[in-house]
Amino acid sequence: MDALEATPAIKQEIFLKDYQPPHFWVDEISLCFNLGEKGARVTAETKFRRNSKTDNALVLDGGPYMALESITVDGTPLDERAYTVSATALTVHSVPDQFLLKVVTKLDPVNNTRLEGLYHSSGNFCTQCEAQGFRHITYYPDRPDVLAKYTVRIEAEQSKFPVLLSNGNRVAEGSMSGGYHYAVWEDPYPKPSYLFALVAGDFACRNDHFVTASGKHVELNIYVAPDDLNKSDYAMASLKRSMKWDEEVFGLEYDLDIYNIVAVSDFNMGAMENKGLNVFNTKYVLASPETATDADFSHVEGVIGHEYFHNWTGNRVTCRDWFQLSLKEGLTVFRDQEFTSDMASRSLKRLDDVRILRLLQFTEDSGPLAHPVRPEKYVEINNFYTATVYNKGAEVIRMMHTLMGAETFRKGMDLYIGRHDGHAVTCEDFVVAMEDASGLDLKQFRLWYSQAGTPHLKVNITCSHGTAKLTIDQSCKPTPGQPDKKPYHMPLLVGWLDSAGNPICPNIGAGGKWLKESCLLELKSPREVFEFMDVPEGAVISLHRQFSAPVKLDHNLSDKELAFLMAYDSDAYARWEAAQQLASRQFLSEVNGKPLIDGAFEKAFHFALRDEETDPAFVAELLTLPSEIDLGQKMQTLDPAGIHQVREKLIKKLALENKEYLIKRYTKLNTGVYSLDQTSVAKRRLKNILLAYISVCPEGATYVETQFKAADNMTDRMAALQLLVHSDYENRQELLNGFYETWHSNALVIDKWFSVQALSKRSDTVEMVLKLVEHPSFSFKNPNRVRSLVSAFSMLNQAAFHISGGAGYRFLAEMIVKVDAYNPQTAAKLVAPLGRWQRLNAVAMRQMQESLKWILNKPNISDDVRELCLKSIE
Ligand code: 0A1
Ligand code: ZN
Repeated sequence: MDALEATPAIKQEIFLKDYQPPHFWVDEISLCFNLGEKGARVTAETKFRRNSKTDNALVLDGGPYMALESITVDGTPLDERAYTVSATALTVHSVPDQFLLKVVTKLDPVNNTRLEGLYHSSGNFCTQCEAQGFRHITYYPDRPDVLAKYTVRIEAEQSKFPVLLSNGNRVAEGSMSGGYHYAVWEDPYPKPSYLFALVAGDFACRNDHFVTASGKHVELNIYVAPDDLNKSDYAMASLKRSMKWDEEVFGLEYDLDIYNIVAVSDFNMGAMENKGLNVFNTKYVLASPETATDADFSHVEGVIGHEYFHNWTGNRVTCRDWFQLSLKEGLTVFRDQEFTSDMASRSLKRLDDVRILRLLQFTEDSGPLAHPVRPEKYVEINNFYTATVYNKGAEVIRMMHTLMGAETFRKGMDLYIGRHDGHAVTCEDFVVAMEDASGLDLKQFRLWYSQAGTPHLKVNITCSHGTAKLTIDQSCKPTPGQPDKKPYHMPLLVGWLDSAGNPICPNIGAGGKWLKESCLLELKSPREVFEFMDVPEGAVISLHRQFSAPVKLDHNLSDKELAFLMAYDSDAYARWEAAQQLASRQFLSEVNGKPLIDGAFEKAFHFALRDEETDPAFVAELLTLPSEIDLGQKMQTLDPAGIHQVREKLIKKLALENKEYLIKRYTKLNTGVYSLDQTSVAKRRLKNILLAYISVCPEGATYVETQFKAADNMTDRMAALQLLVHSDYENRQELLNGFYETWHSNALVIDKWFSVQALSKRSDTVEMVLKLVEHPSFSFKNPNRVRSLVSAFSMLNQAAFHISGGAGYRFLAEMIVKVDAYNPQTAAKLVAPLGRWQRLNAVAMRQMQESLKWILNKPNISDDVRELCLKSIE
């Protein structure tokens, strides 16, 4: 590979081991925002108190996009020699032990396309301060361990910005001269700067209330664009369910008199948990049956819950530093997963979570961007809002929950919150609370926080004279900077089925504990051996129940045993995984040129399709083949085209073999009026899987088109549209255009229109995607739009992204550079697929590396993108 042309020096790495407490505390800050046509003027009055007896200068974080207008200490303007301003800091050379600093800064929110700090979205002002956005508003110790009380005054033109919001409670409001008005907000809870928020704009408001368990009345408001008010009921209902759930399950009540949510259409992430004023991406607030799919509804509920649960796990107890990000994120994802499980189906939710973990986190953990749940160093903290910190972090919490049981876990949570309320703490503090509450020794368990990589379990089962012996070997491949791994402490849940498929609990000697139908085995050593006694003839073991640890697991079960588990296992994850493994075996042997003769998966598919006892949503899961990405993860050398071909061939074979029954069951399910209850959602899920199989049969076009045209809800319409887009049906383009015409004014629906095309299985997808970038509705500035096209294509459409010739890679590289010019955070989130070249053929490998190099050689690339490209190219 050629050397890189002069790479500019990258931003300094920051290390966990270098953590130092701040030199100054802040007791109070009072902010005044004057928001006008020509920009915003921010007056910050901050009360500082020295944290030690040293004479350190006051060094405050700042950003390059704001102008310092004036600065005083205790009312005295500072002489120019008394302070220094750089692109990233303000240093006041000498200050007393306690003082009031007054700083006036001028900002340009209208031209802030980075969407951090104070910015404009659809003409409204809003803020995003996590992780380090507050420093773009004023000079401040912008770190999570500095907790202060905030008072915020907002002044803006009344007619354009009738709604003025900040954290806490509104304590004053009124009119000003020149058509301006103001509002003053006070937040009684000390908080870090990343939880600060402000919104000023023209919104419609859905208002409701909640009475807490202790009888406190809380006003609830969801602010949306006036035309979207009719799409906010589900979010409101979800919020109320979240509040009730947290009281019932964790005994945690809301602590302010008001809870505000604002939906904005330009947002870098899903949503933000600012104290008392959540700012949301519209995608996770707005939902109506006409515009949102069943999956969208479920995501709205999950994200509303997630942000609400942060009020305790994140806000009341916050992080000491950003290395501890998983302290709040892993725990809060765990809590939102539990909430969704309790609101809908626990077993289906687990499958969704496992799928996401494998798709995003396992991929991350096996590539150049692998990092521990608690990273040890970073260049750009925004690059660490990852599937590892969030989703693997949640799995780590879940393992503690499994090891100690729900009741003890709750005691640990009570202890954690009781000890640390109002403080900024570490992952270690959480683990200590769990240890203290449970009496468990979690010393070895802590490795989950410090070691990267996905552990691999190899399970060998032998049976003789009624004794089953399980030999379990664990290993973990090296990851960047961590060549050798120590063995992990993890829970492995297993179960047994007798030859009729009924659950049985054979005797386990020392080292295992039966919990209802599953036995908890604790693994600690590189090799563990367990024995089950009095195992009846023909019994089959069910492994890794509930996906009890975030590991890859191989075993020596036969196809016949897998088919048996797929038919009878009472553990939903293990049953589904048996189906996935059976299908994968068939694929992989075909991709490798050895057709499977006994067709074990086909028989099992036939059986599952005709199963009318099981929940239709779960049947849908059993009938869904492993994705091309799942299959790719199982290959030594990745062959995207081969996988695609064989998968399509198998789909066609299964469809043709079962055509009559598929049509019969589809027709039966395709009746009834639309409803969002669980039974209807489950039926739609199955119906649309069946339609996917029918679509590849000769009469498929008629069924797909009929559903597309007759659909009275977005779930059915999108399912049909996706199939149309995959197809070469005659009027494909006409229907796709028609969809655009109908929905062009609804941004979230048009995002879907871009995505379905990016996900197309057709061989001309890259050309189509290239054309879509030119479409008048495409925008490099809107993160949702960028993700709907570019991320969908590069992260989820394996065959198209890796098309031979490298056009997919060049497209992605170009997109990264274009988006980076406006929004480095969103651009950096696009980089990962270009770093996954390790298992590709030599030509593709070179093309991907060339694309990374091409990006790195562009002038003015952001630190965010550079950090990830450099790691990816190594
Ligand atoms: N804390 C939020 C996610 C979030 C993180 C960073 C953001 O901007 C860089 C925005 C939101 C959550 O977990 O929901
Ligand atoms: Zn979160």
